[in-house]
Amino acid sequence: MDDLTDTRTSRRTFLRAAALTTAAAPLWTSTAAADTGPIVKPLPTDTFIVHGTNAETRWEALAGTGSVVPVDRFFVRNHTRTPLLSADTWRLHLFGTGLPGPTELSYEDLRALPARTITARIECAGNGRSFFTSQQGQTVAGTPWRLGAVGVARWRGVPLATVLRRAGLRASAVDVLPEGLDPDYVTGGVNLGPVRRPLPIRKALKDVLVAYEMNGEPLPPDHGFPVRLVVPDWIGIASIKWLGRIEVSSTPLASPWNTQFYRYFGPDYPAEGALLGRQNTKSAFELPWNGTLAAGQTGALHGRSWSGTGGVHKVEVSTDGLTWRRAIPRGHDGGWLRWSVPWRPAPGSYTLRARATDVTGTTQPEVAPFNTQGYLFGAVVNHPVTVG
Ligand SMILES: Nc1nc2c(c(=O)[nH]1)N[C@H]1C(S)=C(S)[C@@H](COP(=O)(O)O)O[C@H]1N2
Ligand SMILES: [Mo]
Repeated sequence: MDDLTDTRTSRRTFLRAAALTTAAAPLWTSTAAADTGPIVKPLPTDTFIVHGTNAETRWEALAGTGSVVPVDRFFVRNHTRTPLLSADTWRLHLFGTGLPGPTELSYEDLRALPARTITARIECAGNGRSFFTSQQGQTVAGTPWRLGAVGVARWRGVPLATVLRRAGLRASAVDVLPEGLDPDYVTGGVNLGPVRRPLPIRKALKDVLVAYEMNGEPLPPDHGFPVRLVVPDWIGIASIKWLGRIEVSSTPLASPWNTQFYRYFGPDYPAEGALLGRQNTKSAFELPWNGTLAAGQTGALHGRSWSGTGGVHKVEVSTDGLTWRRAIPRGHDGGWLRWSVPWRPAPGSYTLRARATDVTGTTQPEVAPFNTQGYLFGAVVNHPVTVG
C-alpha cells in the first residue's frame, strides 16, 4: 500500500488531533502552516485529480507542453504532508559503517560542489493502479491512480557519488538509506518513522542526483525543497524528498518501504514478496479520460510512452480494437517519447489503445500480473472517448 489512503487511520488520527485541540487548545492550530493542506501548490481541478494527500496530473493538461512538465502540472505524492523547511538551517547528515565517521553538509556546501543538470522522469510505482480493478476486476490496496502519477523535469544538483565520496565512502559500503524530513508516516496505528528506502550502492554511484533545482528554479516545497534525490528509472519512492539524512552501510539495510511496501506480494510471489526497483513501460494519450472531442476538431491523436528499462523503441496505436498503426515520434528529448497518429473519426464512441515496445523488444502486455498492492500496471490501457 504505497500510496496509502487509509481513511480509517486518517479519521482516527484526525479525531485524536481534535481531542487534543479541545483539551489544550494549542496556539499552533491557527498558524499559517497548519492552514495549508498536505500539498502547498494550487491544485486546479482542470489540471489535477486529488487523492487524499496526493494529486495526479490530468493527461489533457500535458497536451501542448514539451517534454518537461511545468511545476504547476507535476503530480505530487506525499505520504503525509509537505513540510515547510528553511535552506538556511537545513543540513544533510551522513553517517554509518560505510563511512569513516559522521559528516554534515549545508545548503551552501552542496551548492558549492560541481553540479550537473539532467532530464529525468519520476513515476510512482502505483501509477496505473486503478486499472487492475477497472480492466482486470482485481482488488488492490493503495491510491487508485489512473496514468497521471508521472512527470519529467530538468533537475540540477550534485551527483550522489560526489557527496558520498566527499564524506569518505568506504569500499565496503553496500547500501545507502536516504531519509525524508517530512512527518513520520503512521498507518494502521503504527508509526513507521520517516519515509526512507534503501538504495544499493551500485545505483547510488551510477546516476543519482542530490537535486536542489527543478526546471531552473529552486525545488518547490511539494517536490522536496530544499533538497531531494532524483533516482532515474527507479520507482518514485527511491527519489526521497526533503532529504535530511543518509545512512551509508557496509551491511544490507531495510525499512518498511522495501519490506512491507514496494514489494510484489500475491499468489504468484514467494511469501516474503519480491523487491521492486526499476519502472516498467507505459503509454498514455494526452486526452481527457472519458471525454468528448468535437468531430472535425481532431486530425491527430497525441500521446507519450516511457520506460524504466532503457527507453522506448516503438509505439503502436489502435482506435478500432483490431488493427494497430505505428505512431510517429514528435520528440524523444529525455524522459519519454512523445508521439502522434493521424485520426479523423466519425462521431461515435471509441476505445483508444497505445502500446510501446521497449529497447529490449518487450511490448506492453494485454494483462498486468496481479500483486496485492497494485504496483507497476504495465498492460495496455483502454482509454474511452466520445466523438460528438
Ligand atoms: N520524504 C518523502 N519522499 C518521498 C515521498 C514522501 O512521501 N516523502 N514520496 C515518494 C513517492 S512514493 C513518490 S512517487 C515521489 C513523488 O515525487 P513528487 O511528489 O515530486 O512527484 O516522491 C517520493 N519521495
Ligand atoms: Mo510513489
